[in-house]
Amino acid sequence: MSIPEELQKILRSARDVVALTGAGISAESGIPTFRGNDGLWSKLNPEELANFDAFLRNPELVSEWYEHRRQITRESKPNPAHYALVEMEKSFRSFTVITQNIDNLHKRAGSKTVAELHGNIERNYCLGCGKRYDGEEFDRNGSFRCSECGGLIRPDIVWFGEMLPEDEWALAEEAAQRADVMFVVGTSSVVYPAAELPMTVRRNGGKIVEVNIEETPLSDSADFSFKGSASMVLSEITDEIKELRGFAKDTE
Ligand code: BV8
Ligand code: ZN
Repeated sequence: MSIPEELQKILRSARDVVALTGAGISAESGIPTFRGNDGLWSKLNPEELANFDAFLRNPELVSEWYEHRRQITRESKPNPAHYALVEMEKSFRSFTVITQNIDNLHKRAGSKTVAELHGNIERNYCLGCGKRYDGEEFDRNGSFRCSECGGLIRPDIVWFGEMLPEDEWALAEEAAQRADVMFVVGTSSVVYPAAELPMTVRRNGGKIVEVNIEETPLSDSADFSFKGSASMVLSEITDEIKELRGFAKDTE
């Protein structure tokens, strides 16, 4: 696979770059996507699980599902696609990863600037008193109730119908507004407002490069589209970018 001449020119002069990622970038880490035929939701109906009312109706079921997913993410590791984005960071003046994923893999791979639009499965808090239950020390001793006040503990993630965290959204919007290039990697581009961000890039004169194993609603409007797995495509693009731009970080 090689980068088309027109995209090479853009990447040679680009200064501010963003990557918008979805579940597809973590598929090769063994984390099921949502809408693929092996997707998480092919077996389970999202209405029953990924929303606040479902949680209040059946906190144990929803909490067990997230505990199950937390275990999957802890057993998984970042894959070459995550590491390619860490490498790519070194070639540009600024590089922001905007992720819809809650699996913590971009941070574990070492990406420096990550906007987690939908939260992070390693973070939890008590609905009653706000006490945090984050990371490995979230020892539930079998219950999902707060040790301080007995309130329900929920994952610190964004369910359907919930607002995105303001600071994360602001970071993402600001990065999209000044991006020369946005790589859109492994997302079906159907969930809003995240799916709006490529339009923000285009409106401000930036270019869209889609990396996916299949067509998506974004494909027609992307400036460049690479059909293939995120780890293979991003590793090759990162290597070519290093050649195009030399190894020195663009600091001017
Ligand atoms: C909000 C966290 C409003 C929980 C998630 C009608 C029209 C437009 C919008 C709406 C509408 N009705 C409702 C809405 C709003 C709704 C929405 O967008 N719904 C959609 C489904 C229509 N959005 C919301 O509710 C958002 N909040 O709008 O608030 C508001 C306004 C004012 C006041 C109050 C409220 C909140 C959205 C966040 C929901 N939370 N997740 C959890 O994880 O359990 S969404 C969930 O989907 C995940 O976060 C996931 O990241 C996200 C998107 O999915 P993808 O990441 O794209 O994954 P998917 O499986 O779909 O696709 C994988 C892709 O990878 C595929 O394309 C595949 O081909 C590709 N792939 C696979 N393998 C590879 C690969 N690519 C490369 N390499 C590979 N190896
Ligand atoms: Zn509490």
